[in-house]
Amino acid sequence: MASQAAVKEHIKTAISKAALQYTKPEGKVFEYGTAGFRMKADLLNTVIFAVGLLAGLRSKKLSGQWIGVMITASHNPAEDNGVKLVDPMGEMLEGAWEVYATKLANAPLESIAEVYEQLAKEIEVDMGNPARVVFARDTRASGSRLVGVLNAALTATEVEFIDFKYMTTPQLHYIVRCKNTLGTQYEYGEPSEQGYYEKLATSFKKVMRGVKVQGSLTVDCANGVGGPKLRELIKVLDAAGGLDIKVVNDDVINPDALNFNCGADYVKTKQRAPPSSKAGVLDRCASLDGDADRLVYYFVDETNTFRLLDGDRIATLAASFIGYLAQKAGISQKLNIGVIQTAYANGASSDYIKNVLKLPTEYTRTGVKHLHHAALRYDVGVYFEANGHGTVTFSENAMKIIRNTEPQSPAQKQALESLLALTELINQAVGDALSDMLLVEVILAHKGWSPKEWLGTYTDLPSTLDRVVVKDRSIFKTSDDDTILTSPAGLQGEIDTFMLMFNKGRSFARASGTEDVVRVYAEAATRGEAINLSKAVTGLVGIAGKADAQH
Ligand code: 16G
Ligand code: MG
Repeated sequence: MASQAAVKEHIKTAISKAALQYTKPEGKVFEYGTAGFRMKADLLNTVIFAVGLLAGLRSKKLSGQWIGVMITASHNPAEDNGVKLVDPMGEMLEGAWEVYATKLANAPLESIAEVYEQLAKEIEVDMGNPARVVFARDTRASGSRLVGVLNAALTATEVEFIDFKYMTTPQLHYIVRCKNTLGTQYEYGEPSEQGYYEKLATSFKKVMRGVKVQGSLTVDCANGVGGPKLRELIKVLDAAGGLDIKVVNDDVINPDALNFNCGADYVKTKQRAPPSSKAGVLDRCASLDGDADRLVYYFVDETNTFRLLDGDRIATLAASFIGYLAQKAGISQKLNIGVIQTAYANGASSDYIKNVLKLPTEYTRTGVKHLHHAALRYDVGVYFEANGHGTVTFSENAMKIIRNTEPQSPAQKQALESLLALTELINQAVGDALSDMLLVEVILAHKGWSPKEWLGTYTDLPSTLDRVVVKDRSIFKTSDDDTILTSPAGLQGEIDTFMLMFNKGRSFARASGTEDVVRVYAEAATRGEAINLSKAVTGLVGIAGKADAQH
């Protein structure tokens, strides 16, 4: 393999020449984490260059399949930016390659061509293979400069590429999957933005047959790329029977407006509606994040209290509806449906899934890719993080059963058709706020529910989320599902003792993957108990981390 992994001299020269246009920020160590690379946009040139090189290698390694590069910093402030790679089926980059990304991003510019060649050899990439890359970006001002850098890396390495300009993150994931399945039995859709809208609108219309959405939905678009894209979707939806959507916070002209006092992250972490919200009592509202891969719903109840319907609520709603349709379709015995959550899921939601929906539920480590992989082990894997990231996956077996079951009654036929349409409506490549929003609207319409009935399915346990600044967060190591601290030694035992002191007390601490802090989650039967449990655990973490706990 070694000879095929040799990089042609003229390409090495082109890489070196292109790289020297940029300057590496001094003393900065980069790491490809759960959200790819993310930081202040002015530090990103050389990182994007490295990602461009790696995207080409990844495509060559996978025999020329299309790889995606998304330039976005999601819910971060406007001055940040970031980049993530998308694998051929529209999934997150394979774990082992995160290490290669980190390696290339930290390579000195003078020797980056050599590091690139070494890597090609190490991974045994056949350099004779074609390389194909699609990319897109969100609406951040720094995006056009970073696209220029990406372009330079792809051009130097003679990669074929398509620039999809502005897109939501899930739209790019969709394009990647479409591109790689085109002409196969797994064809996912038309690889274009229009194809994306049409797929959603057509399946939406099918599932909505015979039911009607009550009232309107106000969607806060975080002043990000989701705004203009939602407007495009509405145009196509209108032709398909429509949905009364009011688009708010869709200012993509003022660069500072992005994620400022609005968006899914604001609503979830502050537990309140954006200050600009004019929604009335019981009005259905939703918020997207800056790249439209997170969704939360909310409303104001009759006592003027803000009520959040987060990722846990979307998971339970989706699981209950799919379970109901499977039963109506007479296939529930054949389909194994599971719900994947993280330890941040409210305990009441997990109890509801187990005891009322009677479905298996499990926790994975935080981060979409962990949930996604666990979901693939079920015929129907419903996965959501509490923060609103998530989707539903359907296995090949599930698709076969849904497609091939002979209906014995009109009701069964309709249930099977609705299930099939749901598999098209749901973006199975990755959590997608626009697709998830249509899913929620469909389900509420079928159930005839206002957000109040949705909220009424169970009562959340009061919970808290705190951050503790420690000297070195890497000493805080957890079990596979984040619930148990395996290091520092003895700390978990102390946390357990406190948990037992509170009714329904549950708490865990884990090092953040995106910030230099340890996060502490606590829940209990009453708000007071949750707060006291959190105080106890943040205190313990603070002592173990030899720093003061900060709220
Ligand atoms: C990233 C993850 C998100 C996770 C969050 C946790 C993806 C696309 N995003 O944003 O799923 O909830 O990190 O952040 O995987 P933390 O490690 O700082 O708590
Ligand atoms: Mg996001």
